[in-house]
Amino acid sequence: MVKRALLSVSDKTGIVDFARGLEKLDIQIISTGGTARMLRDADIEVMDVSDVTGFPEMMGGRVKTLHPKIHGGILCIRDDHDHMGEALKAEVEMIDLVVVNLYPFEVTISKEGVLLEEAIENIDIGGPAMLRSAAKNYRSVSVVCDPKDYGHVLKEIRSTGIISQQSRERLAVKAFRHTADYDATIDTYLSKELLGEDVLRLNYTDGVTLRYGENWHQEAKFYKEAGITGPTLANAKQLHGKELSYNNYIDADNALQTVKELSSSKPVVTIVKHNNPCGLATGNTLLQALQAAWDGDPISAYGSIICTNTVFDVQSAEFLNGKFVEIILAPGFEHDALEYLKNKSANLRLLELPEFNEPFSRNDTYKYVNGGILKQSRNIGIYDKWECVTDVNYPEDMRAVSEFSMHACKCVKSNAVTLAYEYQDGCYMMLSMGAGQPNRVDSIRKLAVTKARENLQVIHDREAFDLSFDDYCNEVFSKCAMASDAFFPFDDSVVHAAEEGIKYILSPGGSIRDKEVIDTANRLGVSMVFTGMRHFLH
Ligand code: 93A
Repeated sequence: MVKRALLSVSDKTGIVDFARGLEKLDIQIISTGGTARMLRDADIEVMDVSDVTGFPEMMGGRVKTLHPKIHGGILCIRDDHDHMGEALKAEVEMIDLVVVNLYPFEVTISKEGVLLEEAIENIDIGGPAMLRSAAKNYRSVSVVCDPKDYGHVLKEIRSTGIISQQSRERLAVKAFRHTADYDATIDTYLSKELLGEDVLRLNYTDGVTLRYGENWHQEAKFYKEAGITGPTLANAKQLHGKELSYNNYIDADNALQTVKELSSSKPVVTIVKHNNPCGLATGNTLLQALQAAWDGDPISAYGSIICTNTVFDVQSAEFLNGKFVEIILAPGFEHDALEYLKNKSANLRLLELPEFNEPFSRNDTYKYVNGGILKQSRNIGIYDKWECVTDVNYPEDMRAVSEFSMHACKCVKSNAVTLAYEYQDGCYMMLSMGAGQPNRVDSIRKLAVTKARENLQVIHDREAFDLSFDDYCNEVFSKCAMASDAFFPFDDSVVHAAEEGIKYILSPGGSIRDKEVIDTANRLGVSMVFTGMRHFLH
C-alpha cells in the first residue's frame, strides 16, 4: 500500500496534477520548500519536510532532506523485525513513494559564461541520496525521477492500490541510471574545470547478444545509444527475417549513412557490400533508382544490403525476384511489397527506419583503437570551394552529377574514386567505384575503369542499344564525373582517366605536384575542379 509520498522536484512539470491524484487516493504528501509552496498554492495539503525531521531547511537549502527520519523512512526493510523496531523507537515513519528530480546541473553548465560557483550550487546532493535510497529499497518503495512516469504510476495505484513489483524494478533501474548519468556529467565538468582533464563517457544500454562477431568464433553484442532519435539502427523496427549479425550492423549503418549523405528529394537507393556502397543511384521512381544502383555492380550486389529513402513498393520488391539480398532498409514497406518480400525468403531482414530527413542526432563519431577511443566530428559537406583549375572550363551542367559523384566518393573507403553519370535527366548513378586501395591510381586503373566497362557491358546487352559497345562506352565515359576523395599525388591518375575518355575530374587538390597534375589535364583536354575538402574514410 502506498500511504506516504515524498515529493521534491526541480522540474515541476506535471507535479500539481500528480500530487492532486495522490491526495485523492488518501496518500499523505511530504514536500520540500519550493515544491510544497507550489502544491499549497494549488490547494493541496502538504506536510513540510522540516516538520518530519524537526530541523529547518538550512544552509541556503543545501541541507533539507538529509536526515534519518527521511532516509530511515525510505530505507527501512518493512518485513525486517529489527528495522521496524528501530524505526518505531526513533519515531521514523515509512515513506512508500519518492518523487524526485534533480537540480538542473547539465542545463546550468551549458549556459554561456556560467561561473563555477553557480555550477557547484546546482550539484544536487539530497536528491540523488533519496533516489538511491528508494531505488535500493525497491522491494518496498517506488521511486519516480521522470515526470513521464506520473501517469502510469497514478493509474496503477488507482486500480490496484499498489505499484507492481515489475514497475518498481523498472523505476529503480531508471533512478540508478539517472543518478549515474548525473554524476558522470558532474565528473566531466569538474575534471575539466578543476583538473584540466578531458573525460569521455558514453552511454550505451540495452545490450543484445549477437549470434557471433565478424567471424563465427568471435563473440559480439550490440548496445543501443541511450536517448538516440532519427534513422539509426537503434531505432529500426525489424519487420521480418533473421536477427542482424555483427557485419549486418556495420553494412546497414554504412548504407543508411550513404542514403542520408545524398539527402535527395528523389528516391535514392544504395547497395552495400563489405562496408562499401557498390551501387548508388537516384531515380524518378524507386524501381528506376534500384535498377540503376544494381547496375553499379550487379556481381557484388549478391548478398548485399539495400537502403532507400523511399517506401518500398511492390514493383521494386518484384525486381528482387531471384536476387539474393541480406537486408532491406526503408522508411516503410507497402503492404503488398512486404508480403512479397516475406514470401521471398524467411531470412531476408526487413528493417523499417524513422524519417530520413532528420539530421544525425550525434555530430561526433567514435572509433575504438587498442588502448583508446578516437573521437571526431562528422564529415559534413562535400567542398569548401568550386575552383576550375584547367584551361578547359568545367561546364555548369556537369556540376550536379559531379556533386553526386563526390557524395558517393565520401562513402567509399579510401583510396576512393567514383565514376558517376546522369543516366537520365536529373537522375544519377554511380557507374563504378574503386575502393580501399593503398594507392589511388590502382583504384582508378585496376578497379573503377575496369568495373565500369563490365557494368556497361551488362547494361548494353540488356538494353540492346543501336550503338556498338565501344561507342556506348565512349559516350558514357565522356559524360562521367570522376571524383577522388583526396588529391592526386602524381599525374598518372589523370593520364589513365583521360585514356578512357573521361573528361571531368574533381578532387580536393593540395598536392605538391598540383601544377604537374593540372598541366597534364590541360594537355589531355580534361577539365578539373579543386574542391578544397578531403574525404578520407578508413
Ligand atoms: O541542496 S540539496 O542537495 N540538499 C538536500 O537536502 C535536498 N533535498 C532535496 N538538494 C536537495 N533536494 C533537491 O531540492 C531535490 O532533488 C529537488 O531537485 C529540489 C527541490 O527543491 P524545492 O522543493 O525547494 O524546489
